[in-house]
Amino acid sequence: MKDASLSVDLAGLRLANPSMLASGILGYATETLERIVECGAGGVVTKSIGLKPCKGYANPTVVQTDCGLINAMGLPNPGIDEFAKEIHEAKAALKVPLIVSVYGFSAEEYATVARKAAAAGADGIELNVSCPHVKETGSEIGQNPKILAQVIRKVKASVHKPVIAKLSPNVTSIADIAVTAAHAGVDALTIMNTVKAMAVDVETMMPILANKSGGLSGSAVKPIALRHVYDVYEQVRLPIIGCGGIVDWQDAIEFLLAGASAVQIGTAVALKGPGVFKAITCGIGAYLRKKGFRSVNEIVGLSHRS
Ligand code: RRO
Repeated sequence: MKDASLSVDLAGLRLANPSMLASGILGYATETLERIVECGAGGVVTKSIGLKPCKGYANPTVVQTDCGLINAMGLPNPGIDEFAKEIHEAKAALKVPLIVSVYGFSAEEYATVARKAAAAGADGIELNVSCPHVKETGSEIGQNPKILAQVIRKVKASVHKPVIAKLSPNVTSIADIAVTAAHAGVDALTIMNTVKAMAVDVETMMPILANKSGGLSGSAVKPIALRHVYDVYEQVRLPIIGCGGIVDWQDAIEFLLAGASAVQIGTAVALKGPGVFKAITCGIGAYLRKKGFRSVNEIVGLSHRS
C-alpha cells in the first residue's frame, strides 16, 4: 500500500508532517532550529518574544519532577528589535513554517510585536496569552474574554499571517475561552500551555523555584491536555494544535483522534533529545498504513464518532 500523506494544513501553513517544536524549548537561535528541522519537525515555534528585552527570573528556573518539568523562566528574551535579525536568518535557513511566539502587556503591544515579527519573516504568529506565572500578561490576558478578544482583533488587523492563540489550562472552561478566541477571528488554537504547579525542598523547607511557583509540562499533563483538545474540538471549528506531554507516536495519535490537526513537542525534546520528531513521525506513518488510512487528516477528531 502507498505511504499515507503526513502533510497537514494549519490555517494556510503547510506542514510536511504534524510534529512541531513547542515554544520555550531551544527556540532562540537559527542553528538549533535548523537542527530540530533536520531531526524531522514539520514546523517550529520560537520562545515567546516581547517588545522590550527581558532577563527573566533568577535561578533556579526549572525543576525536574517524577512526571515532567516545572518551569518559571519569566519570559527571558532579547526583545523583538534584536530578535528580528534571528527571525530573518531563520526564515532564510528553514524549509518549514517558522512561527514566532509573541507576548505583550496590552493589545497594542501584542500587535506591535506581531507586526515586527511578520515583517522580519515569520510565517505565522502564536499569541502567548497563557504564561502561568508572569503578571499582567499571559494567563491574565487569556483568562479575560474581553481583553483576549481585543488582543486577537488588534493583532489580526496588524498582520496578514495566520494567528494562533495558545490557551491556558488554568481557567474554568478552556472551551469557552476558545469560543471567544474564535469569534474574535483567530485562525488556530494551541491547546495548551503549562499547568500551575510547584515543588518544595524538604531540606531547605523552601519552594525550589526562585519564583516559588511555575508551570508543569511533560507526561503528567498529557491526559489534561487531551481532554481540553477533545472539549475544544466539540465547540470550535478551527485547527487545533495539541500540546502537553507528548512523548511518543501513540501520544500524538491520541491527540489527532481527539481533534488536533498537529502536535507540539517541548518537554520530550528537552528530556529525550530532538530524535523524538523522527520517531513520532515514523510511528504516525506506520499507524496510518496499518489502519488503512491515506492521510493524517482522515483521523483528526475520529474519536468523536458516537
Ligand atoms: O517563560 C516562562 O516562564 C514560561 C512561559 Br513564557 C510560558 O508560556 N509557559 C511557561 O510554562 N513558562
